[in-house]
Amino acid sequence: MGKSLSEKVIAEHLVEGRMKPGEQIGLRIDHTLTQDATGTLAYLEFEAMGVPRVKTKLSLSFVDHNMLQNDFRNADDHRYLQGVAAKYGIVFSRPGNGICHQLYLERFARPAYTLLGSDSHTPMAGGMGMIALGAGGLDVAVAMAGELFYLEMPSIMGVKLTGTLSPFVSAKDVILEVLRRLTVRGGVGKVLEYFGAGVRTLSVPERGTIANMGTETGTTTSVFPSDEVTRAFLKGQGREDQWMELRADDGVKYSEVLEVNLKEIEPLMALPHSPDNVKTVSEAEGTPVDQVCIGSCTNSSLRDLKMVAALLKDKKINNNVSLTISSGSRQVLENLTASGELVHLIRAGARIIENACGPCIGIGQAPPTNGVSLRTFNRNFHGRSGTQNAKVYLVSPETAVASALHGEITDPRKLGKYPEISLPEKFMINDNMFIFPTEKVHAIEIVSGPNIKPLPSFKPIPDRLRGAVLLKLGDNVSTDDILPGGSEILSLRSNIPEISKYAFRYVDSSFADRALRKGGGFIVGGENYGQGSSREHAALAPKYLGVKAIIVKSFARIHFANLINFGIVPLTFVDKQDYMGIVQGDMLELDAKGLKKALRVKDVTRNVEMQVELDLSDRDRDVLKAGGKLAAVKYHSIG
Ligand code: MIC
Ligand code: SF4
Repeated sequence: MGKSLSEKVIAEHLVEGRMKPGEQIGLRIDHTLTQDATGTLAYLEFEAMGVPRVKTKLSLSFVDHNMLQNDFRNADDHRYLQGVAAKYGIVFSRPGNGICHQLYLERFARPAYTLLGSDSHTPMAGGMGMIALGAGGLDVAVAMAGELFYLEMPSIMGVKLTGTLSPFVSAKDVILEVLRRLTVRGGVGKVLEYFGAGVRTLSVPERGTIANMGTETGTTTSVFPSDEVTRAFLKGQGREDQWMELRADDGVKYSEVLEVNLKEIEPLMALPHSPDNVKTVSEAEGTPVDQVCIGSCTNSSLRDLKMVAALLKDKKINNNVSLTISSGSRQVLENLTASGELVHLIRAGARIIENACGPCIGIGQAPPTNGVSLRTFNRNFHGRSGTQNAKVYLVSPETAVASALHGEITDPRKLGKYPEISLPEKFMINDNMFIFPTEKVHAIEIVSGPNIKPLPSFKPIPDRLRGAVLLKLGDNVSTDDILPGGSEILSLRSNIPEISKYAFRYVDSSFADRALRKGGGFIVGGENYGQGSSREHAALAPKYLGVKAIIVKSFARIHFANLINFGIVPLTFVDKQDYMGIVQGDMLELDAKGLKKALRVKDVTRNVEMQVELDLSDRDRDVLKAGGKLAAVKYHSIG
């Protein structure tokens, strides 16, 4: 039987375990990436390990999230990150260079390599035929120290692309169609491996868009073959020597196959407040629009902004719409400037903002009260835009432009002539904003500002956990619900005591006080708890407030790993009906002795017992017993 592309790359990097879906495997990691919002913690953790220099082939540190410098805090973080990079042999991408995933795809991604990144959209590099995985910062720090990355072997789901996209339909619509079918949970435990004749009709940036937003299905990662299209892109980036062909064997048997005929897809959008709430654009046509934001790691490539420029050429946006455009990288901006296309954006009325995540993570550009905002981004979780009652729709760049011009949700097929877009054979390349490390490291002093606080340390898990249910939640709780973004909160990413005060801020503003007052306790939730971001703060903040265990119907992968890494016991109901019986405020008692797979929780208030499961590998069980990975890693002295 033939092998899938994913299995080939995984097999090449497999050091421990068997490639049997559901079993834990240990992979060698070639490249790592971090971004500033998760990076400061990751590097504090890395420093705590006492390793003199990173042991990967390449490690990169990007600054793209916390770009507002309202006071000293973010600037201090940037300076700290730059010092760490120089000292430990990490490539540093300076603030203003662009978004980590876009930059990585342009300048560093290479077929058949593995990448581990402290950002959930790291899988974007799967557009280049890599196994690229998102993880918490501590797991990335451990990989930088040369250790393996452990994960559950996913099953490999084939996504067969046939046909060709129609005019005004683009990669964003493809991934929205996949989300429509799979939902935000349908990819859990799987790799989405794209194959079929439709693949070669998509450029590398388009593949990147699809792999990027695959994250929203809960998938472990997404991957595309490396073919002649990949080769041409690498050649354009002056990196043809890094190309190799990579595809699944003929006769491969995927665990399941999703067939998507590109020809049949029409312009789609995700309605508020979930990326899988997908409808056709024509269904929502006519809704007045206040804001349109084009950018984010999903849709800010040169392909996308060339399309936007062509569609905006000689036009003017509607007077009631604020249009922001942020390119994914300095390279994109430079190419657009040199070709003269940037002028079309400016003349049409776009507000050109910095090459960064920006509005995607609530750093500026919050919509007005009850506003409708169309965004080419990947997440529209409640409140993420910074305006709690705003309605955010996720759309393609084509739909974004059509709606910005008309002032209401508009099917882009109404725009008339479809412009032919092609990528340059040779991109203008400028690596000036990367600082490459040198060998001389001893003289480097790392400067930490007053907002960069030491990591709290946690004790081993006691045999008996007792406490109240501090919060009972429903399905698909996102890490944005647990620990929101936005400029006020993001600037506290290096300060756990302070950021903890914001845990569940917009779900229940009294949570942090209550948790502290009650000496901690339990959280109860539904399916897919912790979907979304890789931020460790969503585990660290509850831990800091005394949360001992979280009992849910199911967890999202990265958050589950983060809970173990920071010593919160992640439990699932054996009988999902038991969820119904628990009421917020109930007193629970867990006999946690040995942290065995089968455990019992007693609801003391109601005098009922429930079976719960702690489904962990032996390695993770030891980590949890020690009170988290940092404690466990220290025992095993890496170096
Ligand atoms: C996101 O898109 O939610 C983020 C901000 O990029 C996060 C990382 C973070 O919270 O710093 C992610 O996706 O992992
Ligand atoms: Fe940045 Fe948004 Fe991409 Fe996250 S999803 S990396 S915040 S652009």
